Amino acid sequence: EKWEEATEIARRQVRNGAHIIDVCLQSTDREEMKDIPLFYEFLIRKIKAPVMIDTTDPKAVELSLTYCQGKALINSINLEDGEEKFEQLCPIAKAYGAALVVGSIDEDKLQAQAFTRERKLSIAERSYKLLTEKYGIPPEDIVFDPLVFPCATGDANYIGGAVETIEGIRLIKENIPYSKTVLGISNISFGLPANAREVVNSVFLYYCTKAGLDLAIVNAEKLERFASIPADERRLAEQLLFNTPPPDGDEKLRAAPEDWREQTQEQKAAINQFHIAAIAEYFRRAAPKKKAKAADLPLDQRLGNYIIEGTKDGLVEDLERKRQEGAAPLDIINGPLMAGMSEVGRLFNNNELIVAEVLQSAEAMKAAVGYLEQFMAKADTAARGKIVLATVKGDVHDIGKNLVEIILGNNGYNVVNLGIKVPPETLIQAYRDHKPDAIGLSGLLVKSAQQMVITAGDLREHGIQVPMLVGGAALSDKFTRGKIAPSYGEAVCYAKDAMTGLRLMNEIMDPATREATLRAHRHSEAVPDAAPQAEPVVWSERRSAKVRLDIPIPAAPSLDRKVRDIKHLTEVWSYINPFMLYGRHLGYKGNFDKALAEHEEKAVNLYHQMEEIKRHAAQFMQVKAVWQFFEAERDGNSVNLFSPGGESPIHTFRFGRQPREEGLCLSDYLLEGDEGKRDHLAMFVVTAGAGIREKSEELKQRGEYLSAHGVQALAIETAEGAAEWLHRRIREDWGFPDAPTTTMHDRFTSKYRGKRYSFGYPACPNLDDQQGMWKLLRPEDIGVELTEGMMMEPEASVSALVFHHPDCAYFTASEIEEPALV
Ligand code: B12
Repeated sequence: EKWEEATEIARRQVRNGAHIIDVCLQSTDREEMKDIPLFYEFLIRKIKAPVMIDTTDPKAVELSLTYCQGKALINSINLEDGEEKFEQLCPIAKAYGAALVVGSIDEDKLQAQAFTRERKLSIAERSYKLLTEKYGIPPEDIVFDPLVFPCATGDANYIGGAVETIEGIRLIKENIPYSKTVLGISNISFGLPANAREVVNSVFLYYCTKAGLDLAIVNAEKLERFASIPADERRLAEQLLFNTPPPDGDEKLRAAPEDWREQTQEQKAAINQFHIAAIAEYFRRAAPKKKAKAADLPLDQRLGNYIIEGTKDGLVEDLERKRQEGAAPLDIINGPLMAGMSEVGRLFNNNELIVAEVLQSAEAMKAAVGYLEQFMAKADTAARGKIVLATVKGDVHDIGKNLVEIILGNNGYNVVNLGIKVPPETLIQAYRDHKPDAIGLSGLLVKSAQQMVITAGDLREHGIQVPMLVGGAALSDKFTRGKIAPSYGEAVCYAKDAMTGLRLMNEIMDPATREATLRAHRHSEAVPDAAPQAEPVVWSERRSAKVRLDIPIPAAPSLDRKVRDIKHLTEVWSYINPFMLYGRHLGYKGNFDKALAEHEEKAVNLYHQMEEIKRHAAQFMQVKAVWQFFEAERDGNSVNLFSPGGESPIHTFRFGRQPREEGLCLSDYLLEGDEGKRDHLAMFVVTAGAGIREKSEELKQRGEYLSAHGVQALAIETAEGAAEWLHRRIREDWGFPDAPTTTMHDRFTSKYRGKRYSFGYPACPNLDDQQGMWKLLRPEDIGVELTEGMMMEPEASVSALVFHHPDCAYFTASEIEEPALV
């Protein structure tokens, strides 16, 4: 009674692309009704895919249905005993909204299971009429199974069965609208050697799908990809399936008609025998050859391949083989393993590998080095160089810096990671302790880029001269060259991503390229800021006419501060923008949702990896939120906030205005109050970051790099998802819920009433305003603190102001510090 293991099989099938899981618990020596609760309890917790209930007992069908969430399928009914099955199962299917699989079998004692395409269609049409007209089953809930006989058993009665099934599917799809078709594929190849079956099944599936088959019952773990089947194997399978006259058979066979139905009995049988023998013979010979493929590669190439493919299967055995050949551990690392890592870098730069795959390669590298370390003397070091890495003072940005650590660390560099919020003094001390070849600085915000200038100056004052690498979202090559490099007086290289960081490190450590690289990044003179604009900036406090005023003020709900733990993680996750999670953080290129819907391999793999990370994260990730509505009044470019009915403001935010005619300012979005009735705005802070840094660090230490990065990426996008979720809730509370037709994509492109604005973004760039928010909302109560750099700790946190005005738009306001009044 290994229920857990059984559900594991289901989960693996789903991971390999299965969309429905067929469950059969019927067994002659067990009580099905007792087993159903035991098994389904496990199953429904493990998989979300719909279930196909495979049993002949109507009571068992009903009991199973009580466990199924969403739509289930009942497999199956047919007309073998007249309408008996229909009478028993249709009411149950209707009551639970389940779909019904209808086999093409009827009462005809001689033929029973339909063989010809015409009979398959006629049984389907009869069943359809009964189901829709007599039993009230909707056409969309009917799935026809045309059934298929094996084509390679040598039984003369079954020759042509493949063609009839393919054509049967085509006829059903053409003649019966709205319904679906399903077919158990593997029966077709019954009797053939196992490796031949995989190919024949795959080719048969291809033709069925082209004829319109909607659902296939296959072993998702074993299915050979049609596109990867070699042409000669595909031809062997096609000739068998279609019973085509063999071009290399004797003259009599070659002369037979193409269409199996026009062949004589002898021709049919002889052609079938010819193809069965040919395919069986081919795969008998091919079997050992296929297996030998990977093992035949030279050992060094195999070692490199583990890294390139990011797999550990067989890695230790091959490392041991290499050691037995007498290779020193260090030479193995610097030789074949590092060659693999270089290839990974090349493939990444060529857009052939994505971030998630590079992390898996790093995992394999870490496992290899971890194994070899035990055979290395303490003094042996594979290091190509040493770098001290830190996120600058006031900044809590961890995820980007950690990616750099993983990539450099697994490409032979010794990385000393000092963590986040690192002040210059700590860096100076670390330099003295570790004597690194380079210093790496990271930071998320514009303020952090300025902090890098200060830090670089401090390092210079202490005589530090090693090359510096810098990176982070708000940084640019121009700022690096124009501000940080002059402050440091030595080479400072901007890296747009971790792989660029690796290339730069390699160039710096290679004597052949070092000087040229350093020279190219050394700038002793600060680049002056762009020349001031010739035209004076239009500074105005005038409300923009682009914003309407003839809109009634919506009543705000309660003005209390709300502090909440948001427990339903799955719902919050449904508000995560896949473009950000899979695209920006895991590196997927292209439209992820579309690729997933089309079962594109990379997208499916990434999706399952992330689902795994979510399952793990569900145990510790916490989403918290604090929000409040405030009475608000516009005062020029300022917004005054009041306690309910209050006379004088409890806080004032000053915003910038677009420096042009009818330029916008956030204050414009507040409506003029009348008769003591004020407009409102809402404010919130959400976080999903508690404990994430520690979890990620733990995974990183274990060498589980993809998970370590995945957990952090999930947390930051969960914070963003929670902001999206809470904003929707605020709109609801405010009395203008989204239309039922609003999609997540609409939300990601802010197609709803009003907008949310975060300090630090272009409409309100002044991050110091975060302090006002902290005074009013007290986000410390959900564990979010403000650093001296105005960043929120933990990292995965978002703050925002919410306006309700339908004319709200995103825009870039001018900085308010230097108004040129005209
Ligand atoms: C995703 C995102 C978020 C996420 C996560 C942020 C994060 N930690 O990465 C969330 C939703 C949490 C977020 C929140 C905020 N964000 Co934000 N965010 C972004 C966004 C869209 C992408 C950042 C990203 O890709 N991160 C993923 C990491 C992996 O990438 P990375 O840091 O760039 O690191 C890579 C490289 O830069 C490089 N690298 C980094 N460091 C180093 C160091 C070395 C030595 C080397 C070699 C390489 C290297 O390698 C890394 C890996 O390849 C940027 C805009 C943009 N297009 O970049 C805005 C952006 C960074 N955010 C911004 C702002 C304002 C905020 C908030 C302040 C808004 C708010 N009020 O809530 C908060 C601040 C969060 C906090 N804790 O205080 C602004 C910052 C500008 C400013 N004013 O300073 C930006 C630039 C948007 C903008 N155009 O205005 N944000």
